Amino acid sequence: MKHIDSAKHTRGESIYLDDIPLLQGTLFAAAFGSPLAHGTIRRLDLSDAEQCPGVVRIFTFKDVRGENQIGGIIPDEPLFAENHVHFIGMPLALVVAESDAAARHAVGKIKADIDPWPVVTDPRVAQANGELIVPPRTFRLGDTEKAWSLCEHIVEGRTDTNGQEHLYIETQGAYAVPLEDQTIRVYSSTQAPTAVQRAVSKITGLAMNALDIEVTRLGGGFGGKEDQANVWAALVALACLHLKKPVKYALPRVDDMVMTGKRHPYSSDFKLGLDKDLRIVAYEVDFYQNAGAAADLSPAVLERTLFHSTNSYFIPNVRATAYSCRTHLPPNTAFRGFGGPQGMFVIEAAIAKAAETLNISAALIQKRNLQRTGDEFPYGQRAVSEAHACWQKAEDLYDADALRKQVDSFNMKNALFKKGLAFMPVCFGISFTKTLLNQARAQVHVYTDGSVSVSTGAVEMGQGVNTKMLQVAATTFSIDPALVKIQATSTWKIANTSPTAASATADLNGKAVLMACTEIVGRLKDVAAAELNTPPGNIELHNGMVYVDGSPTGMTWKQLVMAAYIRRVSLSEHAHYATPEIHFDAAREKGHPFSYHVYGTAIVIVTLDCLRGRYTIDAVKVVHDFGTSMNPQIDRGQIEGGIVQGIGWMTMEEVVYDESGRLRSNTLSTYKIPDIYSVPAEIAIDFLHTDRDNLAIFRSKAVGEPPLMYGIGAYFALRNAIHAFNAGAALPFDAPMTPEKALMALYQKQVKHVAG
Ligand code: MTE
Ligand code: LUZ
Ligand code: MOS
Repeated sequence: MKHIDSAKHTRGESIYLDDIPLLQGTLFAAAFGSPLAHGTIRRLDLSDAEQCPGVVRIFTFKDVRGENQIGGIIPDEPLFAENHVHFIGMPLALVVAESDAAARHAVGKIKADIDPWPVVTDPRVAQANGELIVPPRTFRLGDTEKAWSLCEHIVEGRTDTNGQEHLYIETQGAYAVPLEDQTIRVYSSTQAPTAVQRAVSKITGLAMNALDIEVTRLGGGFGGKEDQANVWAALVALACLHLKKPVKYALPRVDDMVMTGKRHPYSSDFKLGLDKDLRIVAYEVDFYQNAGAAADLSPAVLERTLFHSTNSYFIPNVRATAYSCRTHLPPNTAFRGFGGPQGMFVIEAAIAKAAETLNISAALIQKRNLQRTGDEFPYGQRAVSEAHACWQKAEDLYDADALRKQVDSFNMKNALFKKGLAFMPVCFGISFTKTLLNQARAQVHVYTDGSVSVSTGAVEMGQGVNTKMLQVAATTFSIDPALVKIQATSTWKIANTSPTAASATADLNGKAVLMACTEIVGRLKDVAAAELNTPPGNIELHNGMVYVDGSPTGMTWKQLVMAAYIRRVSLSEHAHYATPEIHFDAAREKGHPFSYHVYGTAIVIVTLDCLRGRYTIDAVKVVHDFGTSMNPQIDRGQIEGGIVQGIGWMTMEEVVYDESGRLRSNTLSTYKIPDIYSVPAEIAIDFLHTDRDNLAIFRSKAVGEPPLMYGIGAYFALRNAIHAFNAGAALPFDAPMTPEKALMALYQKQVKHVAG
């Protein structure tokens, strides 16, 4: 089945926030953000701005009706700055005017007099100053101290991975509409309608039941709208409450880039020990996460870094410590992989360093240490591992030996172009690491014409979750998918939703849809049994028809539904699903936090132009563990998109803040993202088909985030290509590997040409 939005997208008919027809009297908002990254506000001068044509009113913290607080995990983030500012772009005031242009013009007339304080942008400096968002956390397995003496080879080093701009095509925004009796509907471009509802409730002082947060779809979220859609929704809702008029705010791209947080940059120190057989005996790592100025989701991201610190490997002795460091950047936030990629980069760097030191292929170390079923993760869970299956299949299917030979012979023959190859195994845990979030609800109505309406807490953001929900309903009822409509997500229809995140949306909401539909099917079978004078056990619904003992009866789905209605049998159901078996004890840092893990292996091949430092990614060849894919076409799209986004993070996307905390890469001319020309010439995706009872919907496996981490292989393949040209290059583990960095590395002083 195709993605149900694909035709609408292609024709430009899909409705995004900015496509909602405006109500008469709609006003437009624009925020004035702090011009300084750290300081005390002396004076905020709104007088010129208030005189600007079209300005209706300017709001500040004084206008907050409830509490001036939007922090989700920790209440450390005011919506409007009161006395202090902590990052450039932190909202100080909101102008509401008769047009978008008038609001933006007036913002330019606001003057803020701010006493500057020292600005910290480096997480290591923040940690040294004791500026931590939460106390550090440590995961332990075995005893690393004792283990070092068992090691034949020990390597140590430092890594740095930069941030990443989400660059969803649809920028952040919200549109608040006043309804009667002090209730408000907010159309929000959010992954988390309930989080928006809570934030709006806090700021406006209205109860949650007065707030309908509605989402039809997003033009991408990628984690950037898991927590950070709250600000814009709270701003317009507050203005709407005061003015009793509809208020809209859709951010211009530059404002979105400046005012919102990104993927967390990390700086890390590692120490890795191997025995003489290249078995990893011990691993120690310290992660310094650049959280930005407020907690946002950083503590949860930090946790996932620890959970994925050993990637696909079994390491018997591990000590992993993580610090969430407060700096004066916009609060960094969720981004596809949610701290996992940052953790995995470090273990891959440690293995690469060991391989470079021993002058062997990293793949030898990687393969020897892949985790097996029954192996223990540092957090206590035992693996049901497909790590070997994926790796072995990738080696066989893509003929890894031949690929290596091709790379070597190319490098022998060419002096000014070099190829590099790297393997990238991935193991990603599925479930929100916060156990309580692993719940979902669905509401299913069957109408008397046989059509079906499904509502869940899932938000469609391009990943195809609505198509999968539709498949679940159509399959369970065994009816034509054209009869099923997935409704816009709304907090008045489905309450207390978890964010559409953690790749688990189809699993959680799909299970709830399955439960609701199964319940209705049970009732319908009873009705059919009564109508047809046979025990319910003999009834089957198949392809829109009623069967008895395997034979068609002539009774259609629509007739059955009508019969149920006439017999006054409920044709609606609201179901609740909570993932079983998962638990985690944060005091011991042990438990079973994940419902299951997703595995895969990628082989990445690059060609580096050694005169210019430019490169192309020739091929990414993947064996990916899909379970039993519910929708191979959508899942393939998720893998391709994830790979390209991961390659972007690792090779070209460079978020640059200067020492004053100002974003220098604030437009698409200064922030380079992958485009169609940077997509690998070949992306091969093989479906490792597993059929275990894995708690996911219809024995599929979650697919949204894991493929991003295949992109890490591009970094290490480029490293290998550089070393093929300049074997002595001392390369820091410092991503992204931009063409500039590659060029500098190619011509480092101690150049030792490998003759072509
Ligand atoms: N795919 C598209 N097209 N757009 C997106 O915003 N977000 C990713 C991934 N794939 C995203 C996407 C992220 S960060 C997550 S967590 C998952 O989709 C969320 O959806 P799922 O839980 O349904 O996989
Ligand atoms: N969001 C979250 C996530 O709140 N918890 C998670 O564990 C998570 N994992 C991945 C992406 N978003
Ligand atoms: Mo995805 S980072 O869980 O939104």
